[in-house]
This record gives sequence, structure tokens and C-alpha cells, in this order.
Amino acid sequence: SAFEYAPAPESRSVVDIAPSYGLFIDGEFVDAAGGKVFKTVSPSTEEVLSEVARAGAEDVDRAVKAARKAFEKWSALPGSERAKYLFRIARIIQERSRELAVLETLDNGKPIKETRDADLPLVAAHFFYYAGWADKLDHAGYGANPRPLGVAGQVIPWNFPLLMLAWKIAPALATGNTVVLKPAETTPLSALFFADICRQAGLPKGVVNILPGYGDAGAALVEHPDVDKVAFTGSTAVGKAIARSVAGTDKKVTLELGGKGANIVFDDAPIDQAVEGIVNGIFFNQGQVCCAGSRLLVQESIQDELLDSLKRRLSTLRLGDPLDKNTDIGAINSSEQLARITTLVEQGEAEGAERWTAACEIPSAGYWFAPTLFTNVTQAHAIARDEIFGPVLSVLSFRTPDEAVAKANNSQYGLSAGIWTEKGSRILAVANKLRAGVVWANTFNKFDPTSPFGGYKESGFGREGGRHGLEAYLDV
Ligand code: TXE
Repeated sequence: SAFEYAPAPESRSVVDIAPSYGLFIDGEFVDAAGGKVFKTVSPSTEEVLSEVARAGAEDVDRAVKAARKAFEKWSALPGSERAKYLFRIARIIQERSRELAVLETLDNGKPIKETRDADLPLVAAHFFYYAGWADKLDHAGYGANPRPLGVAGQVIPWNFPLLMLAWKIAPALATGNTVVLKPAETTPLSALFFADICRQAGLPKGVVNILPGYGDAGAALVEHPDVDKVAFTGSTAVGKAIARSVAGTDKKVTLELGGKGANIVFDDAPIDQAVEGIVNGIFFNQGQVCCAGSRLLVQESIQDELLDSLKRRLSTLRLGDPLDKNTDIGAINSSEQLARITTLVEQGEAEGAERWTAACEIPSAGYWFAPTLFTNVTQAHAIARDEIFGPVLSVLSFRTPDEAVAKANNSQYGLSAGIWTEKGSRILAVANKLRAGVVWANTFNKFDPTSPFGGYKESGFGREGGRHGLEAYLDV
């Protein structure tokens, strides 16, 4: 019929992917010193996209030396000059955002709708925002002479490859630091594309260095004696290892780690709006989001009604080709991540929670997980405590606002939370009691470069974004 679903795929030919890429050191693409390479695959098809040089300790040393050398001149530039480069980078990102969105979708597996409408606009916005700070640091109440720290060693994850790069690189460059960044092993391509953008923008050599590689390269970077500042986003386990390794050095460190966000729905919430917020909270980027609303806390009196609407809504989500503009649920980033999700979901079933899974056709190739929710969940269940980092929602209920707060705070993590209610006074009362770095009210997963972001407890420390994000890169 005329109303039949017709896929509308974005063309993958808009982006040129080279068969191989080098490391980006001192303004040049070069082979790894040991000659090692690795393959990056598209998680939705398992097709090899490219072969990428794999950095080792020797390459880390080369890149840190290049960044150290570049630091002298870069940090001495007037802020207004650094701003020009950052504005130029921001504009090139906008001009090339279609290419970048397709590339990111291919390498990561997330829907093009998200890369096009969320990731890329935010990436450009971060560069514009921090470009605007570069010439104002001397007048922002920091005293006469805020100083950059030096060489920043930055390690990022695979869930928002380009956006995490922007969070790390834009404030570092605006404040006069130079950068060695290691993207995640499953998503190196957009960072390498960004390296090319730095060249296109005429950024001086060595100011940004990109080292694709694995955890060993990340560890070598963090431990390098000539790195002054470490910025990490990733798992809590690796974050703790990094905290241990920099303890006893004079390095500054910020860590942005896992989460188990509570999305709290009160009985006076507009149900349809709350359902959209719940879906956004846990199914955006297949739930591979540190601030995901992975625990739904719903007031008991509306639980049945809310769950009925939620299941109806989940049944309309489209899972499949992430380049299709109508796709809501893309691929899981890697077979390892799929295995982690599967293990935790099996544990949830074994512990007696009740599983409901949206009916959808799973493609034969690639890594997929259908939208899933668990009811009959207690706070003791692993699925209520551990970060699943997948499209899996654990539903718990509460009777009073105090009980909602107690349950929301009953977590080793403290990154995000959401509140759904018509009562403004309740929003303030509840939000102030939540131990979470960000609390959204009647919305979820809203990001803005002007707002600081970061965690309480095992979600890490330090803030990225906004003015606070600058302080992590300055000595005052
Ligand atoms: O993370 P890793 P993984 C959570 C999420 C996920 C789990 C495991 O729960 O299921 O972590 O994911 C680099 N020294 N998050 O294994 O290993 C690594 O190469 C220095 C939440 O992918 O932490 C990659 O670049 N670096 C998180 C980056 O660290 C090391 C996002 C992240 O990988 C290293 C990702 C080492 N010893 C996962 N070992 C969030 N906060 O959003 C690895 N790396």
C-alpha cells in the first residue's frame, strides 16, 4: 500500500573511506613504529571499513614529543589567534557534517538520525562555544594570568566518538594546551577524519595528535611522564586504574565514567511526554550512553498505565540499517559489548526479574539487541545496580517522593537523573536531594556546551563543558 514503510537510506558514498589510515603525529599521517595495524568493522554489517595503524608506546612517545614542542608556540599565541583556528575547525565540521555523520554511523552503528541531528550539531557547537572563550580567559575573573597545563593525554570511548573528541579537544585548545588523543579501538575513523580537518584548518603541526589503538596505547599515554593532564571517558574499572597510575605524579586528571541513571515518573506527569522521555533516556544510541536513564522509577499508582503505553511505544520503534533515516534503533557497537549486554540480561532473568522484549526482526549480520524492559526488579538485582550499556530498562516503583529519592540515590554511580512531574516545587525539592551530576526535569539527554557535565561517586570527577570545563585545563 501507499503507506507501506519505505526505507530511505543515506548514501554511504558521500564519504570517502581510505582502505588504510596512519597515526596522526606532528601534522602527518604515519605508520606505527612497530608496523602494527588493526581492522575497524561496521557493526551493522560486520564489513571491514578500513585498516588502521595501531599505536604502541613508541608512538605515544613520538606524539607527546610533538605536542610538547608545539606547546611552546601554541600557548604563546594570543587567545584571539587560537580562537580563529577553533572557529575555522567548527565551520569545517559544519560544512562536512554530512560526511562525518555517515562515517560515524558506519563505524559506530548508531542511527543516522542521531549522528545527523544530535552528534554533529553538538560537535560543531562545542568548537564554537570554546572558540568564544579563547580570547576572554584573561577577563573572566581568573586573575591576570591563567596558564595552560601543557600536554593533555586524552582517552575516549566508542559511544560518541566525535562528540567525546570535541568535549576533550575544544577546551584544551582554547586554553592553550596541546593534545594527544586516543580514540577507542572500535571507532577510530571519525577522529582520523578530524585530523584531516585540523590540516584543512591550517592548525600548526603537533597541536593535535591522534593515536588510534587499544588499551595498551591508552595506558602508555596516561603514564607518559611528559603528559601534564589526563582526561578519560570510559569504564569505571579503567578509570580507577588510571586514577591509581597518576596518583603520586603531578598530573591533573578528570574522569568521566559509568552511570545508572534514575528516571523518576510521578503520578501527575503527562504520560505521553514521560513515555517519550523514557524511550529517549534508554534507547537513544541503543542505551550505550553513560548518562542513560537505565532505571525507571515509577509511582505505584500509575505503573500499569505507564507500562502499557511504554510497551505500545516500544513496539513502534524501528530496528535496522542505521543509514536508513527512519531507523530508531541501530547496531550495538561491538560483539564484545553485545556479549556484555547479553550476560547481564541473562543474569536478570536468572535472578527472577520479568523480561519483556519488543518484537522486531533482527538482521542476520551485525550486532543487535532488541529493546528490552524488566519488571519485578528489586534493588538487589544486578540489572538494577550494574551499568548494562545497552537498550535494557529496569523498572522499579515507589510510593512517596522520599522513597523515590532514596531509591534513585541507592547506586554506586551518580551521573544523571530525570524527574517527570507537573509540580515545579517538587522538581526543585527532589532535584536538590539527588546525588547526580545532571538532573533533567520533564526532558532527558539534553546536552548543551554551556553546561558542565560530570559525575558524583563512581561516575568520576571533574566537569566537562561550560566554564567549569575550562578550569580542568588551566592553572590559575
Ligand atoms: O571500556 P574501556 P569498554 C562502560 C560500559 C561498557 C564498559 C566496557 O559499561 O559496557 O564500560 O566498555 C581505553 N588505560 N563504558 O571495554 O575499556 C580503550 O582503548 C588507558 C562507559 O569499551 O574503558 C578506549 O579508548 N586506556 C563509558 C577507552 O579506554 C584504556 C563509555 C574506553 O574503553 C585502558 C565506554 C587502560 N588500561 C564504556 N584500557 C562512558 N562513561 O560513557 C582501555 N582503555
